[in-house]
Amino acid sequence: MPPSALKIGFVAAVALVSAAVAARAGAEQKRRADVALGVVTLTAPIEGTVLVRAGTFTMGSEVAEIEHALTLCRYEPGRQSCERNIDDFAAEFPPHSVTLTDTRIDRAEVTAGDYRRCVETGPCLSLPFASGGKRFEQPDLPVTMVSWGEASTYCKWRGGRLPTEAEWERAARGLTGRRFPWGSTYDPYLANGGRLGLDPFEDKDGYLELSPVGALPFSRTPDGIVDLAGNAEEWVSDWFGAYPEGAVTDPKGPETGDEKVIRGGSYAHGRAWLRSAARGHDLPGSRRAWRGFRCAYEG
Ligand SMILES: [Ca+2]
Ligand SMILES: [Ca+2]
Repeated sequence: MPPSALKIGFVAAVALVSAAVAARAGAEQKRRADVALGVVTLTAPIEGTVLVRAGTFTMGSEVAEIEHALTLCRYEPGRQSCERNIDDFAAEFPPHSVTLTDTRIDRAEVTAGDYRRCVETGPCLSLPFASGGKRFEQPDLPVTMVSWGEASTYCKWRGGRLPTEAEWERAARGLTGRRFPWGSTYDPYLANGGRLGLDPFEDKDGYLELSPVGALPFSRTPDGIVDLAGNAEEWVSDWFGAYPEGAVTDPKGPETGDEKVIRGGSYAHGRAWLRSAARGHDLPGSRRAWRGFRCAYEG
């Protein structure tokens, strides 16, 4: 390696370590502030599932919330393209009442190590990491480069299924309509997000790309589900389509469609896409180095 490349590599490594230290310092500062307020934080284990209790919540967004999403988008370096994304934000309308029965959902994203065990047992196909995600083939990272069908096969092998879009949103928003899994305000130190711009990577959270699942514990919901916002964005079971106008129970989305819904944003997505109501969509056969999934199970 020429000396100049070595120097650049060293400077980049120092920058990454500095960012990781800053993220940890931010987390420690928050913990101390919580302690000063008399709040004791118990850290849940990241394996296993979490019961998402039956209940009724409002899925989707009012116009004011969609305008807020645009405002968040305009904080980004690529703000000039925010108006082009308005159709995706508008797909959160109309807000509608959804009643769900008990469901269990994975606390964390499925890891590459979890997926590997399914390949070794038989039902799952090997993933083409070499075609763009080789550096992500590590057991503690979320599995990526996975199609919707392969994600579904994995969840069946585990005795579950992909969560519905409504179950995913209920897990992230709770019954009180949180804007982000942790609350109402965006904080770049809490979840592994990115930014909107020519360079979509953001290291304030300590990670330019994927982080090990659960590495950012303050990204969690009050009931301990981690990385719903950011890290790998997540396939859900529904076809993408317009929301219903009225109240529904255990909705499963349109009967058919062209694209499947994706939720939560990733390490390469800006803050507006990390919102719990934000909707993404892509062809079911597509594979991305920033997309994974988690599974759900009957309650
Ligand atoms: Ca990041
Ligand atoms: Ca995620």
